[in-house]
Amino acid sequence: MKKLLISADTIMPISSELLKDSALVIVDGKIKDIGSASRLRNHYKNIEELELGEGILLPGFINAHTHLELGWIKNKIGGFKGFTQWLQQIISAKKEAVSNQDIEDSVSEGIKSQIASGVTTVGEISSYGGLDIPILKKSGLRTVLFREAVDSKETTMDFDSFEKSDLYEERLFPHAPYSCSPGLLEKVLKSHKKNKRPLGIHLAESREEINFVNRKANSIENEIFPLIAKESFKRKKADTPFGYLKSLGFFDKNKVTTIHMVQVKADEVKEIQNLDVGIVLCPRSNLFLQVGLPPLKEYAKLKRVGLGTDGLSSNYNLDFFEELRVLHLLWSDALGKEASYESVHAATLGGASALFLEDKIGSLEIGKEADLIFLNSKNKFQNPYLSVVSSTNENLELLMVKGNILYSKNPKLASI
Ligand code: MCF
Ligand code: FE
Repeated sequence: MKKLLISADTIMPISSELLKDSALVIVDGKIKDIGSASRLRNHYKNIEELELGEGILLPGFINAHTHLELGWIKNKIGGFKGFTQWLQQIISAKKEAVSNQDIEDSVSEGIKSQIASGVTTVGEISSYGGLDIPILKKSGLRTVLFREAVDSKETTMDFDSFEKSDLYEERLFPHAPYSCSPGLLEKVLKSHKKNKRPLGIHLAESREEINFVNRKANSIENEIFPLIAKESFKRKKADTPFGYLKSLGFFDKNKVTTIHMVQVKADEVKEIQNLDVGIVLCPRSNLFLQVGLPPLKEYAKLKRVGLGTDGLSSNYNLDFFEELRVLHLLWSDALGKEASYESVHAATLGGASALFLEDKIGSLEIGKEADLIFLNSKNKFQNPYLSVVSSTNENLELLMVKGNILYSKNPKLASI
């Protein structure tokens, strides 16, 4: 049995108040105990101790939505005006030959940037037949692998086998309401009911998506469909993208992680809460793609709200600290001093909840997995949550997934 006591001057469990001069005990990759350092030292004798000293020990960040496999696309994107032009460029780039090596290198580079910015779990969208899977499995990161479904893949896609192990699990990810016809969505729902795997989907991202579900003239149907020789499909008419999926029974006792949720009306938020829908905010991607911003003030009240960088297809970089900082700035106006806690919550327990993994990860509590990071005190504010949101790669000293050290500034720790 592998046992370790880790002490730090500040522990930030997220699910409860800050702890001073405390420690936690890890046994076989799980948190066995947490509390006063002297009590734990007394109780657990002859156990190896890692004394981290001044700084903050907190749960590892959860990048709940990314496309690591699309790193290579970054230099294929030119100037664009609005979402549809961007989508055209992405589709054209994906049509061109890209080597498996380029995709694999993107995933490897992406993993490095995740670990360097404090991420212990990634929600990866996978659209290249699983080229990213072996690299992610080898990385030691915890991974939720969303297999992307679009109409053109309907006949070849496997809706029924889902791999799951300690650090890795697969789910289905119908890409979006405009790329998945109701027939495909129905197959996905059937699989969900049978296999009990939560789902993910890009939802309510652009104004064009609203026109699409309104069945009004829209550039997705007029400009994107011809580009991929796609026939338009019959669909229900709805006011909003969320209303559209709801009318298809998408949220009937299902676990669904929705990505973006920008084009959502304030009065839909209560219903989203009642239906227990997960939301992943990708603020920098939204700004990059010029789609506006979600109703952030309303979302602050919800439990299942996480944070994602999206891919290099719609962001400058995959640095999670930067994403967190932007969320904090955007929330500051509406939430004032609560913004720092809410942002760190979204980066950790909120992300775990948005992915329906809150029983396992996202906070430092007895019984949860030992996925954690330590930030040094070189960036100290009086409010420790503000220290976290304003930290950078430079402040990260240690990163651990299931008790295994994936990154450490101190070479001595590599032997633990
Ligand atoms: O989240 C962003 C914006 N919304 C939609 N799609 C993507 C995003 N980043 C990458 N994508 C990919 C998507 O996974 O773009 C392709 C898909 O493979 C569009 S073609 C259906
Ligand atoms: Fe995305």
